Amino acid sequence: MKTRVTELLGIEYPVIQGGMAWVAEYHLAAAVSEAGGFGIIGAGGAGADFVRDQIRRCRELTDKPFGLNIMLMNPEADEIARVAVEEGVKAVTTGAGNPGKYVAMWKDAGIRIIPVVASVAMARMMERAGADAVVAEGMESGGHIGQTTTFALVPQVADAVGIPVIAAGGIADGRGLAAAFMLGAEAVQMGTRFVTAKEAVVHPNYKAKIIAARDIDSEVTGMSHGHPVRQLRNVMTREYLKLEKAGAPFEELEQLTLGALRKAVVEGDTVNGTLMAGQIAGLVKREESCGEIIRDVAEGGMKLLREAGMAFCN
Ligand code: TUI
Repeated sequence: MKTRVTELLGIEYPVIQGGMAWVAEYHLAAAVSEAGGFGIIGAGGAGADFVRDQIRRCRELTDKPFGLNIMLMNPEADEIARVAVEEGVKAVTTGAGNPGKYVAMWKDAGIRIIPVVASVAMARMMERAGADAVVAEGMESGGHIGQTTTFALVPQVADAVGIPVIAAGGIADGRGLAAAFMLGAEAVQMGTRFVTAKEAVVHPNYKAKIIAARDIDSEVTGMSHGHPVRQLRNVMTREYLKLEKAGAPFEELEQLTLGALRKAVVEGDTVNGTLMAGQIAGLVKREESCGEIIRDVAEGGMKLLREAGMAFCN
């Protein structure tokens, strides 16, 4: 399947793996790229040396292109931005901020620049700054989110910019891909479905929680202080939301979440850990290989799109 995004990234299928902090380590990224999608190492809150090592290890596992996600609130974001250049990743995606100050450096290095945006204004700004594509991420997503749904955001971003749009948020199967394409996207980015991938080095307790989740099992914390984060409901989110409702200061709330993502991913603490996941978790039913996931989404989606001139239109 050929779109401007598959051409831009040199990949077979228009399926991109989200650069999830802690979860998107090199085993997962390499497996996704090997399967014909686009794997991404998530720098999250890690240091620059750790990220460099992840990139090198990924390269040992695959000759195919892969990317790096830089979470811009990371205190070492400047150093990590340089690591991307020094190690020569194919593409950089960014989250939770404006990557404008790095664009010239990445362009000079021939790196594809794909900011994750949650609004039309940000998408326009990124196109003007020189981005090659944008990920339009709806609030159905897990982790740090904006305010607009994928269904509303993707067509508005697609109308506002000329560069290709990648849809994210609430997509986990071929139906999601087909719908995203109808809204104007030329690829999809998925996070939640890849958390349960066989190759994802994620504690089995976390994978089991996603597999057991229903449509209504995620909760958004941190709305009151401007850092909304979607995750599965547990003891920690209940406590957090109780304190947040009572007007607890940001610092007190922060204490609850400090190191909590690591607790979930590495230690399997599903009680006090942050189980970031999107609203589509209810659709994720089993652990599968990245190859199975990518073929299901891409081939399932293409079949639907081919058959789209069907029933309703007669
Ligand atoms: O970045 C994400 N998702 C994330 S980052 C993350 S790490 C984290 N851990 C704990 C607490 C907080 C973060 C977990 N999930 N998605 C991409 C994304 N970017 N969503 C929304 C945005 C965004 C928001 C505001 C992008 C730009 C923006 O504008 C900032 C500006 O400077 O105008």
